[in-house]
Amino acid sequence: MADKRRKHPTYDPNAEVTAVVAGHVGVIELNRPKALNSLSVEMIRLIREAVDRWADDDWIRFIVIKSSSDRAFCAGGDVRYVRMRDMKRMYRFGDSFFEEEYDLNERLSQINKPVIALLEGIVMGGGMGISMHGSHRVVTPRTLGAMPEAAIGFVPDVGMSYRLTHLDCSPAVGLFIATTGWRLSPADMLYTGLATNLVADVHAFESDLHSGDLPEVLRSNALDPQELDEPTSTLQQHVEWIERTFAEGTWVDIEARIVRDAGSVSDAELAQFITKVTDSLEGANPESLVATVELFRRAEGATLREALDMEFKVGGELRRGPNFIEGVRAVLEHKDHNAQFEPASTDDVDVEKWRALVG
Ligand code: QUE
Repeated sequence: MADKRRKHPTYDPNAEVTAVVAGHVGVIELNRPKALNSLSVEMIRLIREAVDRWADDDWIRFIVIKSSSDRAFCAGGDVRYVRMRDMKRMYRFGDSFFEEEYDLNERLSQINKPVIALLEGIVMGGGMGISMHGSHRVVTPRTLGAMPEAAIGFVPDVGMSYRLTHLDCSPAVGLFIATTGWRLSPADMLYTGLATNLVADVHAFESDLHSGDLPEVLRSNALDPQELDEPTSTLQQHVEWIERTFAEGTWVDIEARIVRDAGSVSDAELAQFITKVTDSLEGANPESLVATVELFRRAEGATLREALDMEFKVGGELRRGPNFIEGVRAVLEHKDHNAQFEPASTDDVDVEKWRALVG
């Protein structure tokens, strides 16, 4: 058995990632449910091996990426493990972890056949990175997306600085998502184009995939967005305010507009939305917010590869300061959500430092 595993690591049903061919479909299944499929370096390597094997194999018509659990597609990268090494100043581990992860994100953007992510449940950070660069992002009424890195003292990465500045709607909406860590509903994901399709049930959709042709299977499984509990996207509802507030300037400029409007808008619905925005920013690392804006302004005119390289630089710098260690401690280790970031105010963050890093 041990020998067999060594020879066919991807066929082990207990493996954290399984990769199997079913008919003409290559299926990659994330299987680390207790950690909400947060990606270990081993998982990244197993996904990469399967993608490389199938990318130019004419037998394989499309590649499916899915989860073994309905709770989460993938909650992110295994940042707890990265933090452990960073705390001992063993930065090489995290550096090569992110390098391999970002290379996989780029590789997924270059596949000349459909790459279909089945996004049931939670999709955050690294989960976005292995789905959003493919051709099809299929959501359900239970999908919950987010880029919550500011809360752990990091920045939106995995190529999302590129994706979120190249949305169907404006880059301001992408920057809004990246800084607030906004909980994206299925309607929000369809509105932004982060999702390409809505289905009632990923399991029914997947089993149909093995028989019919893709356009027909997408059509026959499509769920009308009007059937959602919240059929209208909150982001779409408030897109004018988001654009007025996030389209220009540094984080300090944006924050000043939010604070001003929080105390002055007369529209009750907008006032309620701005309160939610303020709440979402509550636990964020000021340094992360400043760095995210500089990163995103630059990513707007960059390629995916250039954006990934900038994320690597900014992320690497954040990991070498105190705030990433403190953020992961507060959110994922102790779960007290009471991170003590320094500086504690965005006014005291050196914007030039972060601008120079991406410049
Ligand atoms: C920001 C993040 C992550 C996060 C929460 C954030 C992240 C990540 C996880 C996560 C969640 C559940 C787990 C786990 C990790 O949460 O990257 O192991 O069981 O992996 O606010 O970037």
